[in-house]
Amino acid sequence: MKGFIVRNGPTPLVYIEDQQKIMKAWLKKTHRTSHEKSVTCIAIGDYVECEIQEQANEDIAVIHEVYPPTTMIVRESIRYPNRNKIIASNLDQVFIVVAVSHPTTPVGMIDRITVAALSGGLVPILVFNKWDEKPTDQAVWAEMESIIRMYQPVFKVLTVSAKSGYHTDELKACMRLKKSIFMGNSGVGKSALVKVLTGIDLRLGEISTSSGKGKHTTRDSVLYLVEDNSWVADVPGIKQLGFIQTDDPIQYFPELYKASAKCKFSNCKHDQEPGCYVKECITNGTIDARRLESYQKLKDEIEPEYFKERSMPEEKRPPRARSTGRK
Ligand SMILES: Nc1nc2c(ncn2[C@@H]2O[C@H](COP(=O)(O)OP(=O)(O)OP(=O)(O)O)[C@@H](O)[C@H]2O)c(=O)[nH]1
Ligand SMILES: [Mg+2]
Ligand SMILES: [Zn+2]
Repeated sequence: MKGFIVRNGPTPLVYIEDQQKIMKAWLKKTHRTSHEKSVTCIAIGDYVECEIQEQANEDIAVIHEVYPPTTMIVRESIRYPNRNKIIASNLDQVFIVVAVSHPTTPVGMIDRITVAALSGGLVPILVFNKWDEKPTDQAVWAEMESIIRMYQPVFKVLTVSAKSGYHTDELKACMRLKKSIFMGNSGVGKSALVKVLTGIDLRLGEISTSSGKGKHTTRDSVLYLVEDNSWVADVPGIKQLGFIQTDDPIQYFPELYKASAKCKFSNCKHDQEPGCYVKECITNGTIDARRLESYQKLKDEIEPEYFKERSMPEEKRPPRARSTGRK
């Protein structure tokens, strides 16, 4: 019987589609032939083939096959830096949650998640939460507004408040008939949004006042049913995605990619070259300089590592120095 994983952790749960029922799952044989560079056996969203085993008090789904995913959101494995960990499979879109008050999210981190989403086949959508708590300090608010304006022409952007319910209907409408995931810093309100959308009360973490950062409260990755055929995943807050493997990441910066086609030289690095259309767009204000900076940082990080790695057998690859994606 076919189903998909809705909870990952010590006791995985699987949603059996034919029966529209959630069951406890056992992993019988779960090698991922499709993704040998991953340390993940199973991730939320994975489609699996299972057999229902009748037990004394409840039925158990015994998984004997994991289907290759169509989309994937991955991060670097913390224990094995040359390998990936799949955060979720087969989802349609990533809601990148940012708090307009605190904790703050560096622009570089937002960009890294958009790149991870697009390179994995998912659509990134930005969600600015805690709209009820807009900063009163003018300079702080002006900075936040400029970040929101920078993304509006590039991605879909929503401004919401889990606390007051502001624009949460729009958020729900965006999820219709899709599988989505909330990603972002710890404490930005991912679980609070799940509560508003599903009515499921998860323990929400308080933000520790000393650091201004949220405590790591969500531990398991879970897909929740929002309404018929709409699911949303709540996962632990991410501190870093680690190294992102991709060819030239410019393809995942849609506005830079489009502009770069008009640069005078096809190998333009959008640095000092004459006739650089990307630079021209920055000068005339149609592209934000911070996005080019983000791209260049990511490219510098990827290129030497990625190509060095590819030319070496895996067992000889040295562990990589960790990068945080934060500056
Ligand atoms: N004022 C205000 N507070 C909010 C809002 N959304 C969430 N919070 C608060 O922010 C804190 C963190 O919320 P969580 O939902 O636990 O954050 P999270 O993103 O799930 O955090 P992790 O599970 O650690 O990744 C809680 O104290 C929430 O009550 C909002 O829209 N407005
Ligand atoms: Mg949470
Ligand atoms: Zn250029």
